[in-house]
Amino acid sequence: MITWQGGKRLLPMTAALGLILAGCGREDLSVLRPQGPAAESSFDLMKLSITIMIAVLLIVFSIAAYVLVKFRRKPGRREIPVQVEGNFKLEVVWTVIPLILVVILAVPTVKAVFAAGNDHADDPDAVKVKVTGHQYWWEFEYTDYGVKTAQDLVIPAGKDIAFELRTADVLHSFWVPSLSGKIDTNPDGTVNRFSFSAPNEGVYRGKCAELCGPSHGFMEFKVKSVSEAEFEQWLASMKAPAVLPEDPQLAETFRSACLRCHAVGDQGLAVGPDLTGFGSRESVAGILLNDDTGADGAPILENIQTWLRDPESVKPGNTMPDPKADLGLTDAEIDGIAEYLAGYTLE
Ligand code: HEC
Ligand SMILES: [Cu+2]
Repeated sequence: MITWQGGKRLLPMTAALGLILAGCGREDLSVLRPQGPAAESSFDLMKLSITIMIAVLLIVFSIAAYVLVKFRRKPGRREIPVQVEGNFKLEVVWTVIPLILVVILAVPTVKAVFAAGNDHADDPDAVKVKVTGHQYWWEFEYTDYGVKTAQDLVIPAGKDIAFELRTADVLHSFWVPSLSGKIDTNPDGTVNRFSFSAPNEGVYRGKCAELCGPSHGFMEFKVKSVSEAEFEQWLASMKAPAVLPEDPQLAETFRSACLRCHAVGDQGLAVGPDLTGFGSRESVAGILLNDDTGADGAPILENIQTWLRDPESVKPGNTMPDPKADLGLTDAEIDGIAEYLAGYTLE
């Protein structure tokens, strides 16, 4: 029995649990708020199984409670009641009912699993995206358009996106909870395919869902669902010629220190995330907010500066060299590049 003392101890625990669970409800990162057909079909299955479970629970517990009360030992009765064993009718009932319940669960589940298997790889209307997981960032390549980007997956609302997923290093898992289930990127070279769509325009958060190293928890990305016209516009501006820092000296520093790993437009290499149109991104390195413009109309540089001054402090174990310690940049050069990157926006 729970005494008042015990109850008092349970109270803060229950409160803490409530608070912790409340944190699971983030609007843009929840399977309980599906925003697309793939996530809706999983959510429907969850609702179906939970409904069945609650019904079973209520019925079984009601019967148990009824039996406990009805057949409890009455005052004054001392003899052992008649011992009954085996009842054919009851045995049939509690074998057949669970079987029916399993069938009710299995049919829609199998249907949903097969539907989820449609990867739209050969669908000419689908937008093909090659996803590569890296410790600790995501690369997105639009193979039909010759465009590459990182961290922000821009997609046209309502269209099926045909994904082809790989990893550059270890096992990762690509997961946008409000849009679909997870899919692994396998280190053995296998290519995984799947598909989802986002009918509503908006920004959805994605996560790496497979422990991949010290900065696994920071391996976030965004899915930006935009109108068809905005998508076309985005593709066009991603293909526009590279914009480099205006100051020729700073441009030279950027070229020699940064473009051997990063690409902007048609320049540089794609060892690290493509930085084309960086100012229009939702985030810096996937995890820091890419702040918008401040009250004075100038971009807020704080988070880009934080990253460039010490990438290791933001994402421990990431492979970008420290601009100051390893690449020899001065604080002024770092600030100049931060300003340039923040101002490098897309149409
Ligand atoms: C040796 C290759 C390398 C060099 C050189 C390098 N970087 Fe990086 N950079 C990376 C990698 C890898 C990441 C991804 C780190 C992560 O998120 O795990 C990255 C991430 C970034 C990001 C965040 C990207 C995003 O998608 O949000 C910015 C901004 C950036 N680098 C700027 C620079 C600048 C500016 C320089 C030159 C001073 C530079 N980098 C030099 C490899 C490099
Ligand atoms: Cu990961």
